[in-house]
Parts: sequence; C-alpha cells; structure tokens
Amino acid sequence: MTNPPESLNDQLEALRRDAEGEVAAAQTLDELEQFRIKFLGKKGQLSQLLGAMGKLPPEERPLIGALTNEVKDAIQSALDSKKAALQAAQIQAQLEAETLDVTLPGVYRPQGRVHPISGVIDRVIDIFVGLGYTVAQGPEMETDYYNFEALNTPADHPARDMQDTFYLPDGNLLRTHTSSVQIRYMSENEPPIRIVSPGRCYRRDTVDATHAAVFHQVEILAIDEGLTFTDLKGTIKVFLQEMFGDDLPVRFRASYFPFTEPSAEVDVQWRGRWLEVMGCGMVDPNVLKAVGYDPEVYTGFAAGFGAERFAMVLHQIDDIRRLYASDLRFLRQF
Ligand code: 2U9
Repeated sequence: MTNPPESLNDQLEALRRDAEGEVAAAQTLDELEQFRIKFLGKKGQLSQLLGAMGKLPPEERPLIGALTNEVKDAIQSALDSKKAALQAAQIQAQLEAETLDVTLPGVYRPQGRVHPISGVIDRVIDIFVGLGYTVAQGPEMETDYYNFEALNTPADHPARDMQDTFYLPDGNLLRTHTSSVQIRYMSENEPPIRIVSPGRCYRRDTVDATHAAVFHQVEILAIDEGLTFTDLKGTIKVFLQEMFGDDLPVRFRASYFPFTEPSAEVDVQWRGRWLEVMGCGMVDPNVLKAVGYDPEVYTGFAAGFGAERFAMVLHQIDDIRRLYASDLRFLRQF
C-alpha cells in the first residue's frame, strides 16, 4: 500500500484541522451554516480539492478518495455536534430569559363595575325581552315632528315650552323622551308591535336632588288588535314585581299625558311608603292616526319611567347628582 501523494494528503489534513477549529469556535447557528458552505458546499474547499483528484494517477485515487470521505465525515460530524450544542444553548438561554419570578408583585388591574343606571336598564331590558319585546333605539337629536307633533302634542302645548326643551339653532331639539323612537319604529313597521326603548333624554330643568338636565328613560309600547287597559295593568304589575319583588303592592292613579288616553300614574309600596315610579296609558288614537294605523282596528298601551328614579329607589340614593359625579367611593358600592 502506497501513501497518497504528500501534497493532496497534507491539504486534506489541513482542511480537516481548519474546519474543526473554526466549527468549534462558531458562536451562532448562522455562523455555523456559513462554515458548512465554506467547507462542504458545492463550491466549498473540499469540492475544490476533489477537483484536483482527476489529475492523480488512477491507482492513487482510491486512497485519496477514502481520505476525502473520512475528512468529509469528520467535518460533518463536527458540524452536527456543534449545531446540537448551539441549539441546546439557545433553548437554555431562552428558558433562562423567560423564567417567571413568582415572588414579583402582580399587575394591578382595577375592576370595573356596572353603573347603577346601566344596571337598571339592563334588568328592564331582560324582563321585557322575556315578555317578547325587542329593543328599539333612535337619535337623541330630534325633529319637532317626532318628539311632539306625532305625539299629539300641538304647538301650543305647555310641554313644548322653551323652559322644558333644549332647542338647537337649526330648529331641531334634544329629545325630551324616547317616545320619538317609538314613532319612528311605528312609521316603519306594521302591528303587532312590542318594543322597549331605553335612552338618554334632555330637559331644561333646574338641577336639584331629583332633577337633572340629562336623564335616562325607558319606554315600552305594545300595539295589536284588541289590547285593553287590563293588558297594560297586567304587564306593568308583572314588570314591577320582577323589578322590586314578588309581593310588591302596585296601584294606578288616573292622570293625563298628551299621548295616552286614558292615562295613569303608577305607585309602588316600598319600605312602607307609596312611591310614584312610572306613567302609562292607552295610546291616544291621534298618535295611531299620525303613523297611519287605523284606531278602529288597533289599540295599544305605553309606559315610561326614568332609570335614575328606579336606581334611586332600589339603592336608597338620596340625590340624583350622585349618579353623575363619577365619584368612585360612591360607584364602588354597587
Ligand atoms: C308612544 C305613545 C305613548 C309613554 C308614556 C309616560 C306615560 C310617562 C314619564 C315617566 C317619568 C316620563 O321619565 S319620565 O319623566 N313618562 O309618564 N310615558 S305614557 O307613552 C307613549 C310612548 C310612545 C308612541
């Protein structure tokens, strides 16, 4: 057995040393990949040495071939084990960087609460949805027609007084009740109708413990063939007892509203005292005519109340202004 020619043999051994040295010193997987290309790539140093093999006498080729394979395997295995080591180090570094310090104080997230007005509105909607009603909403800026005219409230009616209504420079106004939503809904839909409309309303009241310029109303409306005052009373009683408690005494007192006839105010006996909580009545035939319904075919009932008033009664709140003061000491009680 003859030795391979000195020069190629030496060059292969030198290549193995260089490669093993550089691979061992690689710091990153990227660097390692660069070394793989440099030594074992198609145009790498080993390929270039192999190119020279073609010039060797045929009898020397097997030995040089065997040495080439040995060098190639050695470099490959150096690459493989370095790669495994770098990957393990990377995972270890990641694990260390992501270590949770369970002794650190937690991140404080203040817990929100449902505002008492929203709480009332949510409960009212739940009760009426349970009775087959759907929620209807509309604009807070209204025309005279939807807020007054269609609701049997003619131009000389006291409710339209400048004292009571916020008028806008363009002749529109801020709605004084959500009844305007119901007019819009009736104008676009045919009976039977059962809707509940919660929303913000505006009145030019002098602000005091029981009056605010902005308040939240909830109104209900039912229109069908053959609805009577008995249906109204039953609906209101079921609603109030769901809201305030099963055995709640409820009474109806005759009253007046331009948009209902007959009309009534509703009181509940609460903590030993009679409290007025809402108004209601049979929808006035003039209102039905205004939206194109035949009052000889359809009748309906409506009711309205202020969400603030309900919240004040339910939670024993003494001053309506507390509901708008954004005082967390107050709001955290609910
Ligand atoms: C249509 C027809 C009739 C809604 C009604 C009341 C009686 C009522 C007040 C309670 C306290 C307003 O928030 S408050 O100031 N509301 O007393 N509301 S009947 O009647 C309607 C509504 C819509 C089409």
